[in-house]
Amino acid sequence: MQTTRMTMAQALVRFLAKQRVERDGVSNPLFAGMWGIFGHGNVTGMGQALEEVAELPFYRPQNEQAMVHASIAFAKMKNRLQTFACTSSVGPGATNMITGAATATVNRLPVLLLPGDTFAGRMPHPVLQQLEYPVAGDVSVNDAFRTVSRYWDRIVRPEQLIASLPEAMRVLTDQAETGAVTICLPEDTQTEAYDYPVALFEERTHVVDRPVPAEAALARAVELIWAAERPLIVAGGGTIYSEASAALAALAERCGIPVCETQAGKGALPWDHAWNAGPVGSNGGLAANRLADQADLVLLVGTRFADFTTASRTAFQHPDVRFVAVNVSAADAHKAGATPLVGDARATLDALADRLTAAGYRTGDDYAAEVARLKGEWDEAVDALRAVVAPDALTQANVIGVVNEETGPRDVVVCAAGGLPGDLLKLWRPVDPKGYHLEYGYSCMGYEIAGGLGVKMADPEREVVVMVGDGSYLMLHTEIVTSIQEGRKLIVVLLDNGGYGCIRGLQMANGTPSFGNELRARDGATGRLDGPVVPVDFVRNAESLGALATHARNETELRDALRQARLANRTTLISVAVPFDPGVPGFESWWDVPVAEVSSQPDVQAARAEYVEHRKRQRVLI
Ligand SMILES: Cc1ncc(C[n+]2csc(CCOP(=O)(O)OP(=O)(O)O)c2C)c(N)n1
Ligand SMILES: [Mg+2]
Repeated sequence: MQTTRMTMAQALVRFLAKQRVERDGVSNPLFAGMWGIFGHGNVTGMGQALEEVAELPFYRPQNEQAMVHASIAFAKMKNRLQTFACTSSVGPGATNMITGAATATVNRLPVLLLPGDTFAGRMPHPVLQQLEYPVAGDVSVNDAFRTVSRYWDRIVRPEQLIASLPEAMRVLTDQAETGAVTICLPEDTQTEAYDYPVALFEERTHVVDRPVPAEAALARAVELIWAAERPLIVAGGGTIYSEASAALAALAERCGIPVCETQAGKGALPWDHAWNAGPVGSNGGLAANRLADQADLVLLVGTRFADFTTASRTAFQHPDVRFVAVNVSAADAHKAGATPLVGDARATLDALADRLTAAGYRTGDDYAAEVARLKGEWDEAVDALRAVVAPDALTQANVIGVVNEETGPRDVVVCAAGGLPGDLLKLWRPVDPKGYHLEYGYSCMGYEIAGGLGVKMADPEREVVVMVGDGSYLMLHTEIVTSIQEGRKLIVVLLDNGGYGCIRGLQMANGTPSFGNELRARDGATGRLDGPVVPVDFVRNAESLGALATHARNETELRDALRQARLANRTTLISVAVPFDPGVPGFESWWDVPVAEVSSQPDVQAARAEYVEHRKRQRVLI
């Protein structure tokens, strides 16, 4: 056997550079590069290898969590067919990636994490930043990655790479299993040499097929749909990853089935497609929520069917409602007692459409008329919420409307947490399947700017507009620096409402007075955080990091600022002050957030009574 002698880290870099992914005959490198922050746990191992082997582009972020966010945003934009690897030092550098790992795994987005680990040989232990775990000698902080990774390994001998890497690549490229893959690299093992087989470094292409469910499973689903008078499709993120928009539109049009959308699925159909009934669930709109309420058959496509989509299992009230779930992941396809169709979304929708049209299935004209009427009403409601009424002030809904109007059809809006995701779901009008990028699986504050950078790196031709609350911005905004470093321009629209508006709203709607969510100083008299507003100048903050920045106080200033930002060649932040109350109501829906069962406060007692009432509508779907 022909071998080549190199360190474990050198072998790893070489191997990663040779991996490719292919779908529909199109092939690309699996790894667009490696992000990393060096410390003693990786600089002389992985760092040395990256410099010498030089086969993978290297990117340096400002924060390890952020580099994972950037990687998975990139992967999401690439429909999970390409991602990054991330190297960190031992200890805090490694554990900073855990939140990113969870975000990846919850959202089923691939990323390869390579945390440095303490010495496999243990001679100098305890080393700087080592967790000493008195009851088990083989545990390090990196064991904390296990629960948030789809595959986890620790390489304590250099030859273990040969067995571990194929498994890691399989999981990363498997559309059902993908998520964070973590391979822990003890700092001594990274530097140890081994005679690796040359074959390990040959180019390898991982093919992503489009599996279709068994014929019998399709027949069962067709039979259920055939019996339905009020069917409804719920389009989730898998629809977009599978590039199933045309297949979805064809099924909807040919069979007369309205489509509603989740956060990850929004954009699968353009907002103005005749059969797009808009968003469903807790943050859904009028049309989709009314259709869901009375649907007798729900066809779930590529959705995790989480609580915001099901309105905490109150969205579907037809007494005999049945579910059919198309999903590449069997775990998702079997949720809520659904008839499972385990397969690729596009291929399965094509197969269903063929069989349903061959059988002559189409819903009645009265259903089509009802969908059109509800859609019309919903579109009017959105217009009204977006319309600017005050000449000298803007609501969050107004800002969303103006930003949407000022962006082009291929531009991408990026968001993750706060009150914005719900309002964007209702009010943003995408026309391109990649135009609406929400991380709402983990809804991780701090994803926004790092994620925006990942999106921009995935498709530099598109303008990327990051919409972010002041709270999320303060939690993690330093990838602005990386955007300048990489020459990747972002337009950041910051909604400054003086704190955690959505959580304050949730708190007060459930009977507790405003407490702990506003950005206020401690008051000497009350001893609480209800003193004066803590002044933060977000414009000067962004400028200090190298961005262009401006305030926008009204519609004219916001439009001007957005146009300037489009012309600029550098990341630009636009700060807009908005009231705490975003002014966007819920639409006949609910979200299960538990309220205190016992309290001396009458408002909490009333909220609890209301909560108990709402829970009666919650359905057991098995
Ligand atoms: C990392 C993280 N910590 C806490 C939360 C819980 N949380 C959700 S929204 C939110 C407040 C967000 O504030 P901001 O970004 O200003 O948006 P706003 O609510 O004001 O719209 C908090 C604390 C979260 N989603 N992520
Ligand atoms: Mg806020």
